[in-house]
Amino acid sequence: MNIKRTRKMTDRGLINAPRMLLGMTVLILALIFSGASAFAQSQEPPQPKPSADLGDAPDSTNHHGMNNTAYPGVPGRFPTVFEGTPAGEGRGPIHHHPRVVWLGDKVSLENEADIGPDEEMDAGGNPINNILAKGVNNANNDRGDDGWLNRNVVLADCQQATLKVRVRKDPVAAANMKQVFLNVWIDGNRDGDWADLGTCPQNQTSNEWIVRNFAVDLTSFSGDFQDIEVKTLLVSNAKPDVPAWMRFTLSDEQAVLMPVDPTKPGISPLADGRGPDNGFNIGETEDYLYLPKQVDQIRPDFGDAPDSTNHYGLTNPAYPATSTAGRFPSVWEGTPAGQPSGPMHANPYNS
Ligand SMILES: [Ca+2]
Ligand SMILES: [Ca+2]
Ligand SMILES: [Ca+2]
Ligand SMILES: [Ca+2]
Repeated sequence: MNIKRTRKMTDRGLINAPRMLLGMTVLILALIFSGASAFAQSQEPPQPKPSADLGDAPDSTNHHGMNNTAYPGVPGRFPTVFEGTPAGEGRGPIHHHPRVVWLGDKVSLENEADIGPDEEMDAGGNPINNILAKGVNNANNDRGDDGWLNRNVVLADCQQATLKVRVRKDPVAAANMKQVFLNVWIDGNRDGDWADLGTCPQNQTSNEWIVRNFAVDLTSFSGDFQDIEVKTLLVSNAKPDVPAWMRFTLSDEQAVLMPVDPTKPGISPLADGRGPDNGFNIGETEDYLYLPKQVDQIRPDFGDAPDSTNHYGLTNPAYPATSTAGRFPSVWEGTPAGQPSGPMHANPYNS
């Protein structure tokens, strides 16, 4: 899909001759009495400062009319751009006041995902939009995406997983807030959206919407932030050997559901990462291109200090200049009775 969103233009309409004459007279008088300030006032008003937050997953229904690639050969159709959404499509989530409650430590401000002012600048001082920066096919440009803490977690197809997420609040601005909601999605079938279900053995269903309206109790925080653990539903991850786009949305309202598909009766409505028509009040949306470590590439990790209780029966010198035999416990398996085993870390990449 490749839909260009229209920017709002002022339609000045037809101007008749008497109105034109009157207008010219007013302009001349204004020049006489106001001098150069009349020119200054006629210029475009300055753009508003960035104050909201949006996601940065690829969205091919954008203001540039460009395909925004999710994976090689697959256009992204994630709801990321907020304004001018075509009929039937979901609006991207915008968070109007993100610095009340947000994800991680940082949140960067912008007013739209693909155009307009953005807090983040390139080396030349120009705004870097979250997606399609400088009108080029790119995404994942938001540098405030830091709330997902265990990005090496294995998300196996048809399995549950535990996600670790940091939620932070401004103690003054959020003083009267009780709870917010966390929702998480993964594009398990790599088709460029978060709208699908998968099938698992024993007639079970796997999900792209893997965390659903998890309530975060802001009153339980011991400080300004809390690291929380959230268990997912059965994850859809049909192609675990290639990257997948994920979205984490923290918001004051629950997830926005897609319209019911009349061709699929009996399926309860799902959320696909879209936001409300008027946007969320607070919170943040963080999008990630999940790069899973392959389980078969994860090798146990051992210590390597000298250990003379080894499989070869050799003295393993601790210090070359002396004859002191090392007795550090490094060898894990087959250690003589009474001698300590070395440490073995079966899953060194798991935090
Ligand atoms: Ca953040
Ligand atoms: Ca941002
Ligand atoms: Ca991102
Ligand atoms: Ca999908």
